Amino acid sequence: MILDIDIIRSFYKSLPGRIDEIRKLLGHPLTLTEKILFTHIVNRSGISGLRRKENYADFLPDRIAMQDATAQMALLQFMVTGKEQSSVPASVHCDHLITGKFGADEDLKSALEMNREVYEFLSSVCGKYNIDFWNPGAGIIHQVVLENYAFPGGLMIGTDSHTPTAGGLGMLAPGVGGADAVDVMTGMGWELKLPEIIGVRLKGRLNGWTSAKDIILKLIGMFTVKGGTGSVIEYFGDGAESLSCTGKATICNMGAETGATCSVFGFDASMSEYLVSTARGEVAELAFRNKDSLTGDPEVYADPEKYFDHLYEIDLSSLEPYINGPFTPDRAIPISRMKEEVLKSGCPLKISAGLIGSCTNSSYEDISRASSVIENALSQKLSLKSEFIVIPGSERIRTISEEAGFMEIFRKAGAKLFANACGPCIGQWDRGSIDDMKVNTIIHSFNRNFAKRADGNPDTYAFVASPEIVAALSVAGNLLFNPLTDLLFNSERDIVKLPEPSGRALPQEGLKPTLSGYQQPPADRTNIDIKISPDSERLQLLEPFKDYDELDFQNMPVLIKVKGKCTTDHISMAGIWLKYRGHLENISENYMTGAFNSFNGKINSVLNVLSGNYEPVPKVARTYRNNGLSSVVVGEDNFGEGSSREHAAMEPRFFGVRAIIVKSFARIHETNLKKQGVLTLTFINNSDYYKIREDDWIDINGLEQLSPGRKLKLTLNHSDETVEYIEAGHSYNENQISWFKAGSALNLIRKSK
Ligand code: MIC
Ligand code: SF4
Repeated sequence: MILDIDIIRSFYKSLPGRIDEIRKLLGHPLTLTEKILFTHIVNRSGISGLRRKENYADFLPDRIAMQDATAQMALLQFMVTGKEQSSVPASVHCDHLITGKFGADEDLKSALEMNREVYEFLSSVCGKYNIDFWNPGAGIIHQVVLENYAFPGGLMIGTDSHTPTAGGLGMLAPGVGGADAVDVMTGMGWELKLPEIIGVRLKGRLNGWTSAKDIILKLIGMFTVKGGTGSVIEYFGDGAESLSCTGKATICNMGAETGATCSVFGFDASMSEYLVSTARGEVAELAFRNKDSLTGDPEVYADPEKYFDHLYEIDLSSLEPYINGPFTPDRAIPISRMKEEVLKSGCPLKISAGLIGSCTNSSYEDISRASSVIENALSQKLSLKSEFIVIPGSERIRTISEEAGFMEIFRKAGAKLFANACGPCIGQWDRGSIDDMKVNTIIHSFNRNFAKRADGNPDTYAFVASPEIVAALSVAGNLLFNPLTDLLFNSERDIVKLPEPSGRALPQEGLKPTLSGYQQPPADRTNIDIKISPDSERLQLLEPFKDYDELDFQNMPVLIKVKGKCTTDHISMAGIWLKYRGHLENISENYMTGAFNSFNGKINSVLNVLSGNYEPVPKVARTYRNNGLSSVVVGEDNFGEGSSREHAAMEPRFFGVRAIIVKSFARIHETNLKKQGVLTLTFINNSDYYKIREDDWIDINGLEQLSPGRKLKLTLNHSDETVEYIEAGHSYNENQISWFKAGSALNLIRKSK
């Protein structure tokens, strides 16, 4: 069975005609990004008036994907709209709530037990609203989407920031917050500011120890964690065509780490092979017949400076493996420079654990190359010096890797095999023996390495590398080991060198057409009952937020002025808190508990201006709210980078934080805040950040006249009775202002029902 085949057939049927129309309207050759965006725009006739990075437009995605940790809140919001079913095909994937500890079978069993209530809720909501449901164990959302739903030329949104993985199969697939998904499920368009398009030409061919992962690790170093903000990254060139489809997916997955809206590759033979291998031969054929519509026009790639807003080039032939970290994925270190760079970071050189897999790097190619490293090590009488954990991205990958003997090699070397789920990538890692606070170093092939991310320990230094490099370094047990040049002593005290890894993009016999864990919505959905117990700790029905009142923006204390990096992991931590993703009140108890207070340099300790004491952030937030006070949060650059989780935006709203003023926002988080009715402001002068004092009372005036492009004045009432005025900008358009005035975007949908 090919999922969505009817939609895909009709999509391709009308594609060439639509692209000709767009080319005529714009009057120039088209990038692939333009082709995909404009074939999905609501108002096609208006496209010639749209300016990149300036104008918003509405789009109609072909599909929506949600994972369990974000789907709970998205679906709770959807339920409030009173619609009968999702207007657009959608799926939910149970992958985030499985803790890795003993190994796949046992861990899955205890997850089923622990999360029964949430899984039952999700499965019944999916049944009721006609949404595909993927059971725990089926795999990680982005791998399952790649294997079953993604198709070249399509547009998809997903409530997870790594949704762009589908760009490896030629799909434009931005990550969004749950409220955006709710809009689309209710039949509205999906709003996006027209992105810039960054062209990346790949030339040459990968060789030796280098893999697709290294392309993106290098690129994140070049772009930094905010360099891609507001842009789509479009790859092209002979180097792009030489990569496997899953290699391309790894690159698109981690494009999220540059802040990019998404990334995409044009259709080519590697995508065809992947489609055939995943039993979607008909899609491959249809795409092949439409191949000109599924890549940028030849004139664009012949003269890219003219059509892309920015252009970069990477030569794959001379690229070396990269290791990025610690604590941020954009600290990119070519392996030849590790020795000097790492010594500066002061982290332990001994690697306590190496982990491979996740939604980023668990393709057949990844697993086969990593297992070749381990196999070569074993045959040279070397052994693993670090704990080694393998996390397959899907049941399909797990089965084929088992059949190909890769898993046996890992087991023989003493590795642990975890369930097909996010696990340690999102803090669902029970390390047991490791003392909580112990300073240690880990290396993994995931995409993020923010502090505390994998195991909740702030003293775990995490580095990101390709699966083959992770495998080699886990054999050496040492961060300074460079398998390209260094030798190792084996158990017989002989000096040996690890040979280069080898592997295949896809198994000869294909990836097996299994839909294990898939649950189609029933034909008769009328009698499905959705139960939420009022005493539940995990699920809570949502109460609408109250609508706009000018008085709420007067006399606001500063809840926290955050210093430095503030990712969504700092705002609303994952790990143990994932269990409250369906319960706004309970999860709000983690609000900002990972962020640094700029006034005392401490985590989770802020001044309560009412009591004069330093207290945990959620406690102070609750006190302000209970005393009828709104409050303000202040931050620095790229505020809210990282994940799409809208809890990071709902929690402040729940606590009465009415405005967040920062130097700059990350895209998804800014939209999430706007949707929940929190006022998102940016300093006109970044140095005004320093004017805000710990015990200030802030007023924001003139909100009645809030309009696009119009600055706002803030009054800072200092405790020494002096007053300062600062200016703030915003990026609201008319439509978004109406969300703000309604109290939240959802309130507006409810009202228009
Ligand atoms: C992540 O990688 O941080 C997550 C967990 O997948 C998030 C979504 C979430 O917080 O649920 C993401 O990347 O969007
Ligand atoms: Fe899951 Fe990690 Fe991928 Fe997020 S990045 S979807 S947590 S595997």
